[in-house]
Amino acid sequence: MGSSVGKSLKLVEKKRKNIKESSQKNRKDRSSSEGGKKMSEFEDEFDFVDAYSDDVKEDTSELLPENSAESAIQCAFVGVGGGGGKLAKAFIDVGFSRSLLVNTTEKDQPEGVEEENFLLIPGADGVGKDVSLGKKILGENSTLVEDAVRARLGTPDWIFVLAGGGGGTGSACSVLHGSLERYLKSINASGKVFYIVSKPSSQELLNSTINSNFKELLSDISSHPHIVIDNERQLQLLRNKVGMLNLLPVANKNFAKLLSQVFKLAATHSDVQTFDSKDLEKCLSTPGRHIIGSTVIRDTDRRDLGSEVLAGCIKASPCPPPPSHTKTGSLLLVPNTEMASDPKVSKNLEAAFSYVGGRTDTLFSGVYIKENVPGLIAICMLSG
Ligand SMILES: Nc1nc2c(ncn2[C@@H]2O[C@H](COP(=O)(O)OP(=O)(O)OP(=O)(O)O)[C@@H](O)[C@H]2O)c(=O)[nH]1
Ligand SMILES: [Mg+2]
Repeated sequence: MGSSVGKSLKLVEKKRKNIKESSQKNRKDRSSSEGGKKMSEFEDEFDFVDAYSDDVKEDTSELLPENSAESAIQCAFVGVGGGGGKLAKAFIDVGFSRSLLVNTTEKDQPEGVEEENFLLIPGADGVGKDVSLGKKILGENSTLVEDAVRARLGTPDWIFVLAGGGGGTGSACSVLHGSLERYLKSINASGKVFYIVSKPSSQELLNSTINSNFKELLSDISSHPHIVIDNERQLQLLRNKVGMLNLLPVANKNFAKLLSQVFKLAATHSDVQTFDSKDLEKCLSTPGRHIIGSTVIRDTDRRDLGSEVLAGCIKASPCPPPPSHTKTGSLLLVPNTEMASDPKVSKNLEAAFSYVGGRTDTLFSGVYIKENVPGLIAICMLSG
């Protein structure tokens, strides 16, 4: 018994010693880590700072290469349906790599476009000109489109939706409007969703389904800014210049070059008069239909230069003619130094601005001097 009491006492003693040692150690640790504790308190108190830091880890694995085309606005293109895809390919070819081709079938996709630019909508193998089916399928998959736009197209200010009017898929493109607009809002974009749609040829319009699909598309997009490309006009303008097979590809390419030239000039400095990105955005924001056309005038001495600039742009435009008066207008003139320094020509150029200005509420204008031009180049955009 005595030995067991002794053992117990020894144990108690040992415990006491351990406690003492450990508390001494704790005190020592505490004093030596005073700075450390302060640090950890600091970390707790200010751990929010990293949460707001710039380097948010975003998944950019699917992001398409940046557009190589020079442009005053950050833009992306979404081609819907077969014709919309072909138009989108023309924009990829001029350097707008941030383009997505959306279709309900793989079959009418243009050749020479990377897989990463395609988005196949499941649920139908084409919609066979049935616009209600097109709207149903695109509508059911609008989140899929929105996700693809977010992952692949980055943060554009403007989204241009391209579609062949008359088809079942392309004519349904407006059902994506809510998703695309929501996406632009979510990234604080300064621009809008802008539609570029083709009007079927006269021959095609004889088909009542194509005709009513096109009318439905026009009414769906009428309040949004949009351009109508008249395929009949394009065919007539190009008929004697290119073979049947190349008509639409050449037309698509010309249109992509025309629009991208406006985006490029708006990014270019001019010593005479600059049409800047704000002017371009104001003009593009105008609700309703926009007409774009260009012309080259070789005889810059002609007295009726003003009216000739406008008439030439309208005549050679792929768009149906404009109304007699529009909300905004943009006139970009590209003369060479010789023309720009000739007082008589300069007076004619001013006359051109007042002539076009007289047909719009607000005129935006730019003069860009380039040496190797075949004559005075004019690009005109009439909006609203
Ligand atoms: N400007 C232009 N118009 C085109 C082109 N390809 C087709 N179109 C026009 O677009 C119309 C609709 O055709 P698609 O775009 O192939 O039809 P879709 O949108 O794929 O619809 P579905 O095939 O019915 O699902 C045609 O009738 C043509 O008038 C093109 O390359 N350029
Ligand atoms: Mg199709």
